Amino acid sequence: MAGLKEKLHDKIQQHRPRTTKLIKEYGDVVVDKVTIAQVIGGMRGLKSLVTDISYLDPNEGIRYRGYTLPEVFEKLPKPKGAEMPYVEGLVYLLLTGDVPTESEISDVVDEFRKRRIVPRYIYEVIDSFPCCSHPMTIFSSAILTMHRESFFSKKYEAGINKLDLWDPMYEDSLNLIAKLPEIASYIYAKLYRGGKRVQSNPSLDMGADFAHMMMKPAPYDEVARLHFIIHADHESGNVSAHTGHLVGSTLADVYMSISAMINGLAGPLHGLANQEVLRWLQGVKDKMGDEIPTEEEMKQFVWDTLNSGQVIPGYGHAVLRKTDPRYSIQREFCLKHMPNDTLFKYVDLLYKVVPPILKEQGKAKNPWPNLDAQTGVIQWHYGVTEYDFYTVLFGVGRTIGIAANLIWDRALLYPLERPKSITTDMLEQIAGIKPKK
Ligand code: HAX
Repeated sequence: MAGLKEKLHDKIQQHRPRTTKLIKEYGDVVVDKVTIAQVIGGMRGLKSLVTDISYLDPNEGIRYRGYTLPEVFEKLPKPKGAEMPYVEGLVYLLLTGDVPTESEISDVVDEFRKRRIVPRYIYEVIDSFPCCSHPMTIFSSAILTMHRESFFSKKYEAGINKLDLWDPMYEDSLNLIAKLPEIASYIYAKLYRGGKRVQSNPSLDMGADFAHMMMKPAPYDEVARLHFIIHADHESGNVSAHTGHLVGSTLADVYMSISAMINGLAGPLHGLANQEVLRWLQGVKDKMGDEIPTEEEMKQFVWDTLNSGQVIPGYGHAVLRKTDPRYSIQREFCLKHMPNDTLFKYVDLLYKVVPPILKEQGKAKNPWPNLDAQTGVIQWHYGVTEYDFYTVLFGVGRTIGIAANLIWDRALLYPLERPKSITTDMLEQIAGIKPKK
C-alpha cells in the first residue's frame, strides 16, 4: 500500500464507529426543521448532508478540514521557491485531514506522475467535437468516456464487499485527478491554439505542469496552484458537490459522478459565473473604449444590468454573507502581481460600487463578491483570454474535493440519496389554507 492510501485506510477504520454509533444510537435525534419556503426554495440552509472534508461558515467562509484558507496556504508545503503550495498537498489534506510532510507530498506527486497518461481515445473524443462546442461539454464528455477505465465498476461487477468499495473509488479518483490537467489543457489547445498540444512533463508538480501544458510562463504555475486549491471544495450542498454525491450514491463510479458534477458546474448561477463576469466586464470595456469608468459611470452600468432583470455575476451567494475569502485571496494576488491591470481596476471599482447598490436594491441576501468576481481577471492578465474556458479550470480544482467526498462516501457506506417530494396540494394542507383530505 502506498503512504497516502495506508493513512486513509487507518483514518477510515477510526471514523467508521462514529458514524455507526450516530445512526444506531442517535438516529431519531432531530437535526433541523423544514419550512415551506425551504421546500419550494431549493432547500436553502436545510441541514441534510454530512461531510468532514470542508465546512462553510456564512461569515467566515470555507474551512478545509478545519483550516481557513489563509491557514491552508500557510501550512501546506510549497515547491522550492514557490509562493503557492503543492496542489498535491491539498489532496492529501482533504483525504486524510492531516497536513502532509514534504516526503508525504513527494509520495502523492509520485502517484500522480505514474497515473497521468491519458488514454489515446480521449484525444480522439475531444478532436471529434465540432469547433463551436463549449469547453465544458467537451470536458464532461471526455471524463464520462473514461468510464471504461473504471476499476470501481469492474470490481463491483465481479462482486466486492461494500466495506471495500472505497478502495477502487480511491484508485479511480487518483487516476482521474492526475489526468485532468492534461485533458483540460488539450481542450484548450484544440479550441484556441490550432490543436498545438504540449505533453505533460513528469518532473513537474501539478500546478507547474499545467502551466507548462498551457504554454504559460511563470507565475502562471502559481496561478494554477492558487486556482486549483481555492476551487477544490465548498462543503456538500452546492450544486456541483451535491450532484457528484447524488450520482455517486447510486454506486456510479467516479467518472460518471464527476462528469455529472461538471454539468452542474456549467450553469451560469454556479461555476459559469466566472465566464459571465468576464463577459460583463468586456461589455463595459467595449462601451468605455478602454477608458477606466468613473464611479458614477460604473454605478450606471450596474443599475442598467439590474434594471434589465439580470443578475450581477460574481456577486451574491446562497450561504455566504460576507466577502468570499476566495475572492480576497485572489485580490491579494492581483494587488501583488498585477495592480495596474485595467480589468483589475474595473473589478476593484465594482467591489466599491456593487455592494451598496445591491443593498439599496434590497433583494440579494448577500451583496458581497464571491470567488467568480476575481478569477477571470487573473486568467485574462496571464493570456488566457478565452473566457468560455474558465469553468473548465474551476472543474479541475473542484474534482479534487468531490472525489475526496466520493471516497469517504463509500468508506462510510452512505446510502442511496432519496429525499421525499410532496405536492402543492399537500403544502397548502400543511399551511392550513386547504382542508386535509
Ligand atoms: N445580482 C442581482 N440580483 C441578485 C444577485 C446578484 N448578484 N444575487 C441575488 N440576487 C437576487 C436573486 O436573483 C433573488 O431575486 P428574486 O427574489 O427576484 O428571485 C434575490 O436576490 C434573493 O436571492 P438570494 O437569496 O440572495 O440568493 P440565492 O441564494 O437565491 O442565489 C446566487 C444565490 C449565487 C445564485 C445569486 O446570488 C446570483 O445569482 N448571483 C450571481 C451569479 C453568481 O455570481 N453565481 C456564482 C455564485 C458562487 C458559485 O457558486 N460559484 O460557482
